[in-house]
Amino acid sequence: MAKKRVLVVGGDGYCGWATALHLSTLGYDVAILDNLIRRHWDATHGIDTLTPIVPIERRIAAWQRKSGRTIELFIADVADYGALARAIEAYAPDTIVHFGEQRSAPFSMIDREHAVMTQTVNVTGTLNILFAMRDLAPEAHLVKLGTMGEYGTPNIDIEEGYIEIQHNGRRDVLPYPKQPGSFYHLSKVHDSDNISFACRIWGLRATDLNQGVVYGNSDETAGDPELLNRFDYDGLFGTVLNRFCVEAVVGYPLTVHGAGGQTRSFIDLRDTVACVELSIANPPDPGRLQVFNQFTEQFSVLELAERVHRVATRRGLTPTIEHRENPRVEREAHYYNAKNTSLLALGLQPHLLEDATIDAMLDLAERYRDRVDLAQIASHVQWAPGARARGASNLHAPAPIVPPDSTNLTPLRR
Ligand code: NAD
Ligand code: USQ
Repeated sequence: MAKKRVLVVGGDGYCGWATALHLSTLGYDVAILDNLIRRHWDATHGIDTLTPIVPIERRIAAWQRKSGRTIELFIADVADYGALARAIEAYAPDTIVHFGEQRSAPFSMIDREHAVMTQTVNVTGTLNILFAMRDLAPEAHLVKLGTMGEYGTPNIDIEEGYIEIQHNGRRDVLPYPKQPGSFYHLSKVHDSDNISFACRIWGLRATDLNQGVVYGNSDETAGDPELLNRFDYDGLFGTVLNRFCVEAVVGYPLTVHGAGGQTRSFIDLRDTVACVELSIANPPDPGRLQVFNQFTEQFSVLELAERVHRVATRRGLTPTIEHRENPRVEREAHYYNAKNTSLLALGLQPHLLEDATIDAMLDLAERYRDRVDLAQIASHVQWAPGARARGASNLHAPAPIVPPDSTNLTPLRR
């Protein structure tokens, strides 16, 4: 492999830290750019990761001692163009992997300020990276973390980024329709459109990774307390499977939102880091945005709760499953079938969700159970307060598609 320089934006976070170490292990030159805002948000919202994580400088020093490899660090906000441009000029990356966004759907739904902040910071950060690439690194490859939630839950199969459409006797391959479920997920849709446009007009190259919900931990961050990754279980940032494992260990009911038939795409963090490396190693041609769906399996929320319940019970725990009123406005029963063949074709060897994986997550939760603050677990953020009373329960089933009455359609004439 030719030596490649990778700038990992958001490299102090859950996916970013694991990816930075994985790429470093594989021989890439790695730099991290992060403004540490996630640690600040945790502090200001009174939440904390299950696992104690040390400051980024100590993490990097520990990695250098252990592996003999250096990781450069830029403390900078991608939304600050000057700081970003200085880092890109100084480091001259071949690839920019962009994880550095506000990534919580509930956080973005707290109120107007959090929605505006999420979209402003996320969209501005990605736009700044695109302009910096145009002016300072036009040959670089942007690997951008998007989300499967951009697609929503359509009543047809989900393709990888694009769909062939036949309309009035003509065909085209067009971006797949997006129906995101939060202001956070919407920020990713806006990013995708901006990246696509920048590729078209400036000849940049980019890969948009529509990633499913991530769970678990990666190999490089295990075993050394100073390399430990974050593991969120709280009601704002905790993702569903990580939450269920912590809940099972502390005797908190597994918090299934509503009926639990919501189906989502999932991926083990070990596969996240592998997918990012595969994307770096397989850039598209200049002018092209390639889109990969980055997940390995799909589960309903209730299925996941039942899996955790079974494995936890086998360990002698006594978990219960509780259907809670859903704080979100989302379908709780729907069709869901998403494609994910591109990364498999590039060589991804998935770690599927085995009982052993859940056991390892329960081990982690048991090791740090003294750090669990029960008050952080509840999901307080309501998508639409009072929504159920106003009829949001219609969202349980997709609305039937009624074909238009062709007799009422006026033909369009030029
Ligand atoms: P995280 O919150 O753990 O990490 C994000 C990191 O980015 C943090 O270290 C934060 O300080 C940094 N950051 C945020 N805004 C920044 C800014 N303006 N400038 C510089 N740094 C900034 O999140 P994560 O779980 O690691 O997610 C990383 C990316 O992957 C996000 O873009 C997220 O949308 C995407 N993603 C995550 C998941 C998941 O389940 N965790 C699933 C799909 C997609
Ligand atoms: N859910 C529960 N109980 C819980 C927590 C969540 O039933 O205690 C349900 C939610 O209602 C939702 C599903 O589980 O239906 C997933 O919720 P989540 O919080 O695990 O994931 P989500 O909000 O979609 O966001 C996470 C990451 C985000 C990423 C996204 C990928 O925080 O950064 O983009 O997963 S995806 O879901 O594919 O869009």
